[in-house]
Amino acid sequence: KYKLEINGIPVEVDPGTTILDAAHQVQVKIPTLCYHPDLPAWAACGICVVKVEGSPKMLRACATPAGPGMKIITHDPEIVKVRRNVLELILSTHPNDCLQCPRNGHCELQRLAAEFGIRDVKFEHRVNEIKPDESTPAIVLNPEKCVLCGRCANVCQYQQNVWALEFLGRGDQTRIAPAADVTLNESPCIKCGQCSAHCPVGAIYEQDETSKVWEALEDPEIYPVVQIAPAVRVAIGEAFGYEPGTLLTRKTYAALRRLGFEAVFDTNFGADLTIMEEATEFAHRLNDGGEMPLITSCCPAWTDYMEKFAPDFIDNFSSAKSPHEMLGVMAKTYYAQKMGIDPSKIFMVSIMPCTAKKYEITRSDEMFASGHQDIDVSLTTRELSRLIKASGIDFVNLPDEDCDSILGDYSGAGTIFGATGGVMEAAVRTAHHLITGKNLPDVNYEPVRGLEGVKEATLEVAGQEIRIAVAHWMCNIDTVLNRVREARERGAPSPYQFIEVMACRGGCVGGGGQPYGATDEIRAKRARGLYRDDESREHRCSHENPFIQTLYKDFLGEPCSEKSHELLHTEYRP
Ligand code: HC1
Ligand code: SF4
Ligand code: SF4
Repeated sequence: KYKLEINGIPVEVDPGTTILDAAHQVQVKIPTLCYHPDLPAWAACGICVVKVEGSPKMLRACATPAGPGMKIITHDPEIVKVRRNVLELILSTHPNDCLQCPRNGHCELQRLAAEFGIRDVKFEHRVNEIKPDESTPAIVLNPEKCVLCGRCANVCQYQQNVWALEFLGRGDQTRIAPAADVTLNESPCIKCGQCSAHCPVGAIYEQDETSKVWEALEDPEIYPVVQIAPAVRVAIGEAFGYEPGTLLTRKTYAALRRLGFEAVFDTNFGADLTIMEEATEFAHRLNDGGEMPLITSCCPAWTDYMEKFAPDFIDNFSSAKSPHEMLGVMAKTYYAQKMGIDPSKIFMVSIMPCTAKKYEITRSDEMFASGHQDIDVSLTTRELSRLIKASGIDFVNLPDEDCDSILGDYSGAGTIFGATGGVMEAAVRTAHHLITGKNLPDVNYEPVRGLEGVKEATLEVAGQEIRIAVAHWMCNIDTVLNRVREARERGAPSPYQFIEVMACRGGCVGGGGQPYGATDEIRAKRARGLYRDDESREHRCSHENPFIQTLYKDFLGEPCSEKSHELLHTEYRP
């Protein structure tokens, strides 16, 4: 350990700790703007400068390791003056339309300006006028607001391995843009929204579709229904002052009813349905020697990535649609029939932790399997929190309510979909039952849990070894795919039979549409909330969900039946 002093306070740190982290240890907050705990320090903005005794220059706390014996000063009038200067320079090129900005109230630049008490800027106000890029259904890029912190490009290039964003131009003409200056939609962007979740200001944000939902809720001719994704229930509370990971399923149902939805469903039910189809597909492939490995396909950013960058795996994809799509089509067929409602009047909104879901809902003809667009609008967790606030709903004091059971009651397996490893664990629970006729002795399948980028496990089912891999956060995917490719080249059997992939760090709990400020600590708390939900459910396995059993008995027949194929499956294309 190194011993040093920060503002006269002694502190001991591990070698390699930055001055910024050392200061946190003794409750000293050094302001930052370009720095994000998920990303390597880029030292672009210079707001975090500090003085170190004996050093002629001020040093950047985010990128400077704390050394033994250092005497560091983080705040004095001179340091504050330098930081103010940096801020004023940024503000001099930043539009002043905070009131109309999607990040109003959640902007890191706005917060810094308030903390530093900036009242006027000594530099001339000059904004580079650049039109926003609204070419994708998922995110909007507004380079005019960009503070050149580099977070989005780093996330996109190194964390997501996509390389859709980069800096173009030089000097004061530098701007963030899709690589090669095409539109985002023409770029390799997979719509994961991680850039929007990491941007400190309003330069990248989700396509806001709340007004479409307001209109539907106001229209007496429309029958609005809604569903919430697994990962929403453990994150929505962050917008209302709750600890990350607080399970707020039933308050969210209540809020949605008060917004005016006629029926409140739960994507977790759809997740149970996806598992019925996907586990059956897996058992068929295992028994009949089908294409291995089977790869999960419920993450639309991942399927977009695969179609663009790994088309050699298309035949490995599960054809089972993602849970919210399955629920959408069931609402406009099964539920509509049962309730005697004209499906053309049903307006289905899905509340997702995700921006890519906005793209998924029209990605192919199969997303119109009911004869109508199965999901009309997909909102992010962030959009839902704004909708609730704008409606004057006192979320914290809402009573708990239940959802509409027929497409709502879920098993524990359905809820863990929202965390990396959860889809695999849910699938294993049901696949084991399908193959052996018995549940696993312990349904908690720990080897696939946790935030490690690639998790591997082996499971014995009826004397057969099933080799599993779980990868999340796109930069980890190639490791797994390359192992399969190598085996293919050697003509050897696949090193895995079943692979789960989620594009976002931590899985959907860390989705690009979740409340701002996620770190691994917060992602882990959200995941723990889902595992607690799982443990508290009466049924832990999808095949035990009585409403799923009724749906098959009354409407679908068997998993992977002709009707299931028509309504619940899709295709992927290079
Ligand atoms: Fe997800 Fe899914 S888990 S994709 O990660 O399969 O977004 O939460 O809703 O559809 O269920 C996201 C989360 C979500 C789907 C499910
Ligand atoms: Fe890159 Fe994802 Fe942002 Fe697209 S949405 S630009 S892939 S980080
Ligand atoms: Fe969306 Fe989840 Fe995939 Fe992220 S991991 S892109 S939140 S589906």
